Amino acid sequence: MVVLMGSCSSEKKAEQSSFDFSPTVKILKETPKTFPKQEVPKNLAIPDGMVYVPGGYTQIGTTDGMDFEKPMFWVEVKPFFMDISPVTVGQFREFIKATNYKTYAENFGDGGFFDTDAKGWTLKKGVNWEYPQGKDQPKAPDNHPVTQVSWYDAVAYAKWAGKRLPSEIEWEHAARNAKNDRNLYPFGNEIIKEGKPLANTWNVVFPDFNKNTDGFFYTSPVGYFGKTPLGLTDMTGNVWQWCDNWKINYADIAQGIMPTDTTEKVEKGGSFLCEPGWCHGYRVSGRSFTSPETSLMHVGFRCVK
Ligand SMILES: [Ca+2]
Repeated sequence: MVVLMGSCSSEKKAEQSSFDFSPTVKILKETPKTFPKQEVPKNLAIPDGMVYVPGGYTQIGTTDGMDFEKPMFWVEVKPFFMDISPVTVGQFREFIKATNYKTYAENFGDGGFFDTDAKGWTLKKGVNWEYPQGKDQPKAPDNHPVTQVSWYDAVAYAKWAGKRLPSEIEWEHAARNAKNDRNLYPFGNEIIKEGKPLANTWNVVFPDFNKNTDGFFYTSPVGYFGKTPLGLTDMTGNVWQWCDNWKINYADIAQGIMPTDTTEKVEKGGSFLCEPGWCHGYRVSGRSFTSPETSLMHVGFRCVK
């Protein structure tokens, strides 16, 4: 639960909301006065495959992105653990084997497929987490991020794994290296270093053509493009990642108004379909919104605890 901070005046009662945002997040109405150094606890037991994300203050959003990335607002975040990488096809298979779970795409019989010839989205029959582009295309490799999973599927996996989905605020706090880095990406402001791409994105003009200079037309193996300073992979491009929370209007949040929209969930991270001239969605402040029952070929997830 989040408590919205008031003006800190004893006469003025703090505004509160029961909107279930995230257990580690507090939204602030004012700029923090001090920024205490975050120490990593000694002898901390970090779960396998996860990274310790220190707590701290982060300013969510940006001044120069999409309208829905503005205005910026401050949050205080408590420490948490985050999966190093998005959940892979191989990991998702273990979940399916253990639970016999049927995904939304399997129950619907189709999922969202981006047709590069028609340059648009279509519902394609037979797509699922194993065959994200359909049964007429190759199976997804086990070391790629799982896609064609709805938000509900992601939550079911997280529960099975004893974890949960991050809120978009936790995700962005981690992408800003838990110290409010203001770069475009967790690793700096350049997406290409010494001629080498640092992420799997769409290369050049979406949706007209893809020069494929990063080597991957669709998903890439998790971790292929290296780690952020905090030790996370695939925080930039490859697949959008489901977050726990519903779409929120930052202008409302900045004014202490809690959101009531319950039609779309937020995704962070951008994907292999993003390029700067279209959405530049793989910036740290980038966001996307999708109804929770939807499965898409460029959306996966990672967990926190
Ligand atoms: Ca690519």
